[in-house]
Amino acid sequence: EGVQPQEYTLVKMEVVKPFPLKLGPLEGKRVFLAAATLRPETLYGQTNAWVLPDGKYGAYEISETDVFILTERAARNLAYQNFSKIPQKPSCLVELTGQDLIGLPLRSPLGVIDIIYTLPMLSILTNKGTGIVTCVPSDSPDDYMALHDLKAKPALREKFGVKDEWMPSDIIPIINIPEYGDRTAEKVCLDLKIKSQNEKDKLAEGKKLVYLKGFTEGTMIIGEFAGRKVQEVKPIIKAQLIESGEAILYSE
Ligand code: A2H
Repeated sequence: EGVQPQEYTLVKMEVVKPFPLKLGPLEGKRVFLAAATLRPETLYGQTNAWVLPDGKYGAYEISETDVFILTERAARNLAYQNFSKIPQKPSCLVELTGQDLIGLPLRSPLGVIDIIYTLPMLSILTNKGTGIVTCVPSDSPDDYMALHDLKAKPALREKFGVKDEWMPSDIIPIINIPEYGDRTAEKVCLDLKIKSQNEKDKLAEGKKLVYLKGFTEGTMIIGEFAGRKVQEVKPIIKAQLIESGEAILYSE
């Protein structure tokens, strides 16, 4: 955690009913996996959601009707930011592990895929954001490589019980960047010769690169704002998601 507070968009990805047994106590509530992102404009290209298999999560009451699944740390921060049914205090209905969440079907805002599935990512930090991350393989090198690993390694899929039908059939191109094209993450991973999600230093370099390029030089090629610069429409998309109740702002 840095010195400056970081503001994230928390995207509400609704768990599709019927709930699995573990979520039984949440029957009758609206339950969301809440993902922290710095790039809400990439939701168009979301193919999955990521959780840390060994990570500890909980289902927290945010309001009378809504429950967010995230880390305890994030729930505490949210409670201080007035997002808790009990003022200033997290209220946990069910304790969960990341493994419990793998395979959950979700509906996420803006995405072109109707129902997406939760998958395991091993590089998720539990001391950042909510411990839940959107998977956008077109524009995030981390997401691209983590999917690549799951696709290339049947043993990895088996270890976490990942079914083939939860994996995306394709990358969804959403942003064009001059000299990078519209599958920027794939190009950056090729250019930097990144072989797996474990290459932390190279991925950090790639992540910085696409974050900067995407923001300063990217143009949307999908959705309501196709043809317009990322820089220009990012705040509009963010504001719309918050206005519609599909996301909230969160700082840490
Ligand atoms: B970003 P920063 Cl398309 N552990 O969202 C690991 N990574 C996490 C995380 C956690 N606990 N919480 C959030 N993140 C990811 C989209 C995206 C992101 C794209 C491109 C770049 C990018 C789709 N995943 O991040 O360390 C989330 O991934 C580049 C900066 O706070 C979040 O935004 O700077 C980003 O890392 C937050 O990174």
